[in-house]
Amino acid sequence: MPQKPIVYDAPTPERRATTVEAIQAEILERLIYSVGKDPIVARPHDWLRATILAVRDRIMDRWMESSRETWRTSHKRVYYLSLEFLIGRLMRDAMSNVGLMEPVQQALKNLNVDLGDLINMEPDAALGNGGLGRLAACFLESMSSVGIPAYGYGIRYVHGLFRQEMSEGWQVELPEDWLAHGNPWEFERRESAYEVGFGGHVEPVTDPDGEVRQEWQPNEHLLAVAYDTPIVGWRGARVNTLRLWSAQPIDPILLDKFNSGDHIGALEESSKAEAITRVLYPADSTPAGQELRLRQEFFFSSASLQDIVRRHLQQYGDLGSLPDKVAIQLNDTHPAISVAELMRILIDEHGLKWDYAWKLTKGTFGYTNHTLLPEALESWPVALLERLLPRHMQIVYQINAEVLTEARTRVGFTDQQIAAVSLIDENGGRRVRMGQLAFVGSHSINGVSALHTELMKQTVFADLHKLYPERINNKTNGITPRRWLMQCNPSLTKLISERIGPDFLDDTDKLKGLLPSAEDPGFQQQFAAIKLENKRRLARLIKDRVNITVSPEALFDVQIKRIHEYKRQLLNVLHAVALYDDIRAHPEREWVPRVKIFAGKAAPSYWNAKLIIKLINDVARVINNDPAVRGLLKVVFLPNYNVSLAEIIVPGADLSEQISTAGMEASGTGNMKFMANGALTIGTMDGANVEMHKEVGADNIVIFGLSTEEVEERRGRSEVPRSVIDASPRLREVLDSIASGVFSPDDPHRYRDLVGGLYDHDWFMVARDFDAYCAAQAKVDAIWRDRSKWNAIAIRNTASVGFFSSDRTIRQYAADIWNVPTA
Ligand code: 26V
Repeated sequence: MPQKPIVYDAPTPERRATTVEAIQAEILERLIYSVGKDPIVARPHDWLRATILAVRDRIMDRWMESSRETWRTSHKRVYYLSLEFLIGRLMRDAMSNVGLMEPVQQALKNLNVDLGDLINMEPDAALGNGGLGRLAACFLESMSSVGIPAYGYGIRYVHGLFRQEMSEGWQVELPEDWLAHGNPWEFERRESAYEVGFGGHVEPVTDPDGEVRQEWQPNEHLLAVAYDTPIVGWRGARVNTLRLWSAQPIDPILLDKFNSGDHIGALEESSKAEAITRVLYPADSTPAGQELRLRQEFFFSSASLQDIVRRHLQQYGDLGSLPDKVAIQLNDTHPAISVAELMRILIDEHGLKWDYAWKLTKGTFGYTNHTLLPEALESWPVALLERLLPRHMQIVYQINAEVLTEARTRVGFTDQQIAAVSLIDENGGRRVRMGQLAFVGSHSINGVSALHTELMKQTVFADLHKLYPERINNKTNGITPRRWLMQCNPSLTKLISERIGPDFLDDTDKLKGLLPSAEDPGFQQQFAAIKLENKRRLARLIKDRVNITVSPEALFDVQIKRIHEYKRQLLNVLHAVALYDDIRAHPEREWVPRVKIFAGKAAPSYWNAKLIIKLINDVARVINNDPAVRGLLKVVFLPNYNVSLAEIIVPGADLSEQISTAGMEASGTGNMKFMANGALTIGTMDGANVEMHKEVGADNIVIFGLSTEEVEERRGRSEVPRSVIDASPRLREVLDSIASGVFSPDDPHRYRDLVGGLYDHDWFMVARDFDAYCAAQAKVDAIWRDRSKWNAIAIRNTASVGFFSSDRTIRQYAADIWNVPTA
C-alpha cells in the first residue's frame, strides 16, 4: 500500500494543563486507569509510576512539536552514537526542566504523597561505566537545551552497570535490575525495527546494466527494536529522543523449530539473539576481547545507520545531501564500525560509487577520543571480523589501501609511518585498529580537554595527524548545570539567584557576577551555611549506609570515580595512613579534622582495583576504631557509586580529589561538578584540571605533582623507585606498615604485591608524587584554618565554573564539527 505523505505543517498544540488541580486529577486518573490501582491500596511504586505518566504527558506535545519542527524547517539533525548513556534518574530532571516541580509537589501533597520519597525511589538508568557515559547524558540534555535536533542512539541493556556490595571490605558484583518495575519513560516502537545480520559470505552480483556489486548474505539475522525516551531541554526548549535498541529474534517463537520438536534449540536461538543487549560490559579501561562485545557494537551501529538513512531518504529523497543534513558523532571507537556500515549501505544497497560514498561518509562522521591508555584502544582480530562481518572487512581493506596510497604518494611516508597509520596492526596477530578507522572515516577528530588533544597529536594519532593536519581539534568537556547545580543543590541555586539574579540559570558565564561577593563576610556565611546543610545530609547518608558517624564540621575530602590505578585512589589512602601516623605521633598538635570519603566501582576483572577497595576498607576499619585518633580522621567507603549518589555527595564536599598521574586522565568531569558546588580542588596538571586552574586562578586551586613531561621523562629514565622511597621517611613508614599487615592482620601479606609494585616500577608515580601530595594537603589544611579564606575560594570556584557548562561544549561541537545553528 503506498504511504500517504505526511504533512508537518501546523505546530502541535499544548493539550495538558499544568495547574495543581489538573495534575492532581491526572495522577489519580493514571493511578486508577493506567496502573490499575485503587488509591487506598496503592504502594509507593504505584504512585511513582502514576506521577511519571502524568509528567510524561506534559512533555508529549513538546516532543511531537520538536520533531515536526525539524521536518518543517529541514534543519540538520545530529546523531550521537554511544554504547553508554549514564542518565541516572529522569523524573526530577524532566519536571525541573519544564517547570513542574512545584505544582507536582503540591498535587502529590494533596494526595498525601511526598514527592521527595518518589524521586528517591526511581531507579537509576545506569547504562554506562563512568565519564564517557555520563558525558553522553549531559550532552543529550544540552543538545535539547540549546535547540539542536538530536538523537542519542545506544543499547537498551536489560542489566546496567552491576550493583556493588561489600563483603568484608571486598567488592561483590550483583546484577542490576533497573527494569524490574517496568520503565514508564520508554515507548517501544515495534514499527521501527531493523534486521541486523552477522556471518555468512559476500557474493558478487551482476546488475542488469552490467555493473558488478558485492552482496553480503549473512547467515544469522536478528531484529533491532527501538525504545524511545524523551530528553527534555532546559525550560522545555526542545524535547529530543534517546533511541535505544533491543535485540530480538526475527521469529520470536521460532515456530517451525518448536513444532518440529526442537524445543531447546528454539529457545537457545531466541536467547542467543536476546543476549546481545542483555548486559553492559562492566569495563572502562581494557577492551573486552569477547565476540559478544563486537556483536553489540555492530548491532547498534547497523540499526542506527539504517534508521538514519531511512529517515533521511524519507525527507530528502537522495543521499547526496547526507553531510548537509546529517551529522553523526562517534562517542569513542565503540561505534567505529559504523564507518564501514555506512559505506556498505551507500555502495551495496544504494549503488553509489566508492569515491562519492567515501566523500559523503567523511562529511557525515565526527569522532571523539576519550582515552590514550594503550590498553583501552580497541582493536579486533582480522579473523573475527572476517567471520562475523565479511563485507565490512573487505571495505576496511579497501579504505586502508587508499589511505596508505595517499600516505605514500602525497606525503611520502616511510614504512614505519605507514605501519603507524595502517588500519591493520600487523604486530602480534593481525588486528583492525578501530581508532584508525574512526579517524580516517571522519572529517573531525576531537580530544576532550586541551591537554588531551595535544597529547593525541603527539602520541596515538601522531602520524595520522601529519597526514590530515586539519582534523584534530579540542572540545573540552562540560557538565549540565541543570542536574549538577540547580537540581542537586537547590539551596545554593537560590542563594546565587538572590545575589546576582536569575540570569545565570540560562547562561552560566553570568556566575562570574558572584566574584565580588567572594570577599563579603555576610555572603561567605550564607554560602558556608548551605555547604554545612549539605554536609549534614551527607553525614546522615553515611550513617545510614555504612554506620559510620562523621562530624559535619570536619573537612570533607572526597574522591568518587571509577577505581583505577591511574586515578590514584592509592595515593589518597597512603595520605590517610600518613595522617594517621602523624596524629598518633603528635597528639599535642592542632589537627584539622578530616573525613576522607571514597566511592567507585572496580571492573570485576581488575584485581589491583579491587584490592585498593579492600585496602580503603581495611584502613578505614583501623583508623575509625582507634581511640588515639579521637575522631580527627575518618575514612569512609560508600558502596554502589552511581549518578544519584554523586548528586548527594558532590554538594557536600569541601575538597575534590583530582589526582591522576599527569597525562592519563583525558579530561575528567567530576572535577567540574565539584567546582560548581563550591569545593576546592586538589589536583595534578592533568586533563581539564589544567583549564580549571586557568579559569579559577592559581590561588584558588591546589596543584601538585609531576607534569606530563616529567612523568614521561621519569618513565624513560631507568630510575629505581626504591631510591625515591628511601629518600622519604614518611612514605617508607606508610608503605612498611601496609606491607607488614598493620591493616590486614588476618592476612598480613595481602598488600605485599601492591606495595611491591611501587618499589618495582611505580608506573603511576604514586611514590614519586607522594611528598608533593602531602605538602599540598598541608596547604589545604592551612587554608581550612582560615575559614574566611576558604569560603572565598569556594565561592570563586562556583563563580568560575561557567566555561565548564556542557552547553558551551555543545555549542562548540555545533559550530565547528556539526555545522548546525544553536539558539
Ligand atoms: C573502553 C572500553 C573497552 C571495551 C570494554 C568497555 C569499554 C568501556 C569504555 C572504554 C573507554 C573508557 C573511556 C572513558 O570513559 N574515558 C573517560 O571519558 C571522560 C569523558 O570524556 C573523560 O572525562 C575521562 O577523563 C575519561 O577517562
